Amino acid sequence: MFSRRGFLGTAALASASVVSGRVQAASIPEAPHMDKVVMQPPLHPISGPDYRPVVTLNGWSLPFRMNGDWKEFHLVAEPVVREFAEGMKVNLWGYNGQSPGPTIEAVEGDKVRIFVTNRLPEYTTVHWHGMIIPSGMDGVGGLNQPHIDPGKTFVYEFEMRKSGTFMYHPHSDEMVQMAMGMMGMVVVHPRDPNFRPVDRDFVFVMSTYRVDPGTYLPKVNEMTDFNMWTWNARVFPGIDPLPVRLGDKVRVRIGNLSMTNHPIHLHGHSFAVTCTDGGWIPESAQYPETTTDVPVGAVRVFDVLADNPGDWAFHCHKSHHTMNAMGHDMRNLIGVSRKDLAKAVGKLAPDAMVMGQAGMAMGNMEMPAPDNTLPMMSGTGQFGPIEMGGMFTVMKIREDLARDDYRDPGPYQFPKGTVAYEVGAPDAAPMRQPGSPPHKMKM
Ligand SMILES: [Cu+2]
Repeated sequence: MFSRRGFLGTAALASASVVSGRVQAASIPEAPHMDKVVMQPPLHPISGPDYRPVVTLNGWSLPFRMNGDWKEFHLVAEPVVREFAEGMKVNLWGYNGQSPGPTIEAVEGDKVRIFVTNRLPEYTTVHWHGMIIPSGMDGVGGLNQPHIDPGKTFVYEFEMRKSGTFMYHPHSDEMVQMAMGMMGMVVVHPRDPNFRPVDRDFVFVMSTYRVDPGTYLPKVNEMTDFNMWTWNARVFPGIDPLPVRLGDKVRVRIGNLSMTNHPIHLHGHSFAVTCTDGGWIPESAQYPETTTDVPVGAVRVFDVLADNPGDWAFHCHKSHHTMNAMGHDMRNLIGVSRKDLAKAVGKLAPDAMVMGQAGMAMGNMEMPAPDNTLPMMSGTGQFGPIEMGGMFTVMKIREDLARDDYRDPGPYQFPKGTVAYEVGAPDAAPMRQPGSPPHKMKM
């Protein structure tokens, strides 16, 4: 056992001294580690006040221990390997074995002590985005505290003054560390379990990366031209579905730590945004939506009654954000004569393949891909290719799910006669090409 002063250093001790009711930290709690990329079952609290826990898409919640009346967590900042989807692994920085880091769950009024150990090759800090805490705990390196040097452990102590959904990320070499995937979510449950309760509660954070095909590291100085659009550092078809029981009240908490906004759209339902990182929205100010824009550096939480069974697409509505790495700089060749173009291209590049003149549906096309990248569009459903990537997954609403069952229930069994179908009709005339207008224009 060592003294608090010994491992904190005097500067951090001074900045922490405003926290009242602080007790001596007897020892640093163990740092749990996760290496699985599928959603872990909800972590029901075994001590402290009770709450209905969240589940994190392709992630987990960080276990804690009680020390007196303090809830203690241990985050370890470290290099990790993250699989974006099968076939592509990326070297990122994260926490406790994963990027993003584990979700931290607590209850309004809890006193928390979060140990942060730095196993990165450079210094770091942790900022608690949206949380109302003392200035010396806010985690802006240089402004609120000294940076945490490699090998060192700092401790953050504060009271969870309000419930809601927040984020954590470094405020230390921020451009690099956030581009490398250092982020996670914080969920503070209301002290009153009857305040807006739900049956299922999902959380994830959005981040974007530029990882060129065949490489394993994000380009950290990229500002606009990203090619991997992720939810919890996963892309379709690697993002977990959201299994939901018919009739459940469902909450989805979405953080955005990428560098652009994402209009998030759910099919088959309307929902209301009920909470932001600023707090709960009064019921009188809520309105129905099917898409909600999640701005940069913000959280949007929506509540939805899952009263329409089926497989419902859930995705960012920017169509380039539902694509993966390849093919972003392809020219639009719709309507261009393939024969003439192939002749011209053939002179320059004998092996080239001219594509795109009838759209870019790639579902039935197989092209060899370079190592460690993902096709622009992929995924297969029960009726054929889904042709999506990036920020896309499926909310699967079923009648027969058990309360805490978050396993993928498989494809929806459509009731007979409820699927769009082909009818007998004369073959349509071939599509006209531009250059042969349907009518002579009268001037
Ligand atoms: Cu988007």
